[in-house]
Amino acid sequence: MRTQVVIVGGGPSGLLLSQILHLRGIETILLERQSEAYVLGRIRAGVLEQGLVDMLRGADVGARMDTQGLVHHGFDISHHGQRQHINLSELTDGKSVMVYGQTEVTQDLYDARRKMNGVVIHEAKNVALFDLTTNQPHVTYEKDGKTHKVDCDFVAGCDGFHGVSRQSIPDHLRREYEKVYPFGWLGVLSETPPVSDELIYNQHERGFALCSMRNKNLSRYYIQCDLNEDLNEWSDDRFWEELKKRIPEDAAKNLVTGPSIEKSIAPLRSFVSEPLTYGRLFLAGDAAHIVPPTGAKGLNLAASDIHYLSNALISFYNSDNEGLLNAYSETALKRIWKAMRFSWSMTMLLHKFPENEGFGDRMQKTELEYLFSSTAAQTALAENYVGLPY
Ligand code: FAS
Ligand code: PHB
Repeated sequence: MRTQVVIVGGGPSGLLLSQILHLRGIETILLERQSEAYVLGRIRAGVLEQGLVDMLRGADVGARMDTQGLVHHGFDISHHGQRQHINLSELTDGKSVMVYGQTEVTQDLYDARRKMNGVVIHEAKNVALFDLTTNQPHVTYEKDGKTHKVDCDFVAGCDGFHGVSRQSIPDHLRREYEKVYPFGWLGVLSETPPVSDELIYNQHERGFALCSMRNKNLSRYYIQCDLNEDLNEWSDDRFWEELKKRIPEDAAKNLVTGPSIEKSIAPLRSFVSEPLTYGRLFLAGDAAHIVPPTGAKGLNLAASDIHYLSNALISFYNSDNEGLLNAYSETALKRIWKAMRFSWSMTMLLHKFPENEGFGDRMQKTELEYLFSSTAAQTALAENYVGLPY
């Protein structure tokens, strides 16, 4: 087989790239190691920046989002019995975010690929990348007991943190930056009305909690938990009781509880691998970086990578110009590090750090009190939350 771009990974990064390139007449083959059902079964992000919303609309994938998504113009932060509304639209000349689950985005992308007869191969096992430093790389994969070979011009590594693409860059050429946080997020999805019209981020002495949603009858909640927590020790009742202790009193009174339809623990880390390119291999999304979900940046950062990479590939095929491809890593990393900073700062501000006893706790409280009192500080937070320019 031969194609122009092989895309490894069928999450939002890979699917969005394949959709955008297909619309511009560039051939791709997408290789996903899991089944479609498995990919769609993962519950992940919930907040889309305007940049991603615009990209989905531009790729003919925005229709269901525009009817079912919730436009949010702000969110609340609570700490020590105080609660502050961050008015995103007022602070950023009218910008907002779209609350629409990553699962729905991925479903819409899969539907669009099917409609365009995009080549998406599921259960493609043992993907391996070859001759990346030549102008004729190729990829092999196994399916139905056979090994298949795909010759191509470029490989897009969109295969997430545990994928094969980043590992295909020789160790001595890679520089990795990592911070692992000493806690995780225990998340619950429930078919209950959200506790509030907008998200509430809660800093509490018992630990962080987040009240989010997917729609008017599907709520998403998280509480900070120890990394070694056993999910079997967390009944729904125990989760709801702990959540009520960490959110504002009036919210706790209004909280509608119900059976969890998904419950999971996600570890938190900040991670960047540089550079994003190796010969004809280009990394995008979680294959290149991971952010703690506190700033709602993971999926949105994958989107800006795909914005830069798709533009670069289109420029190459349309005008034989390699300039944007050569600049991809440096261009994308500039925005990656800014989102890394924001996600790290929100995580440090809102979580309970055991080593913070005393001075650290006072600094966190003072930081939040300053934020609540300063339009300048809220503006800085708001412009990062809605998404810095591409
Ligand atoms: P993904 O990991 O989504 O997709 C990579 C795909 O590649 C997967 O389908 C995988 O099966 C496939 N793959 C891997 N190795 C392969 C191989 N060798 N061959 C072929 N295919 C291979 N972000 C937020 O903004 N908010 C959140 O609340 C949030 N919560 C999260 C919770 C969890 C548990 C995780 C893991 C992430 C969360 N994220 C969140 C971040 C998440 O949304 C990612 O940023 C987003 O999925 C990135 O998309 P991709 O880059 O496509 O990577
Ligand atoms: C979610 O709804 O899953 C969500 C929203 C905002 C975040 C993190 C997760 O910052």
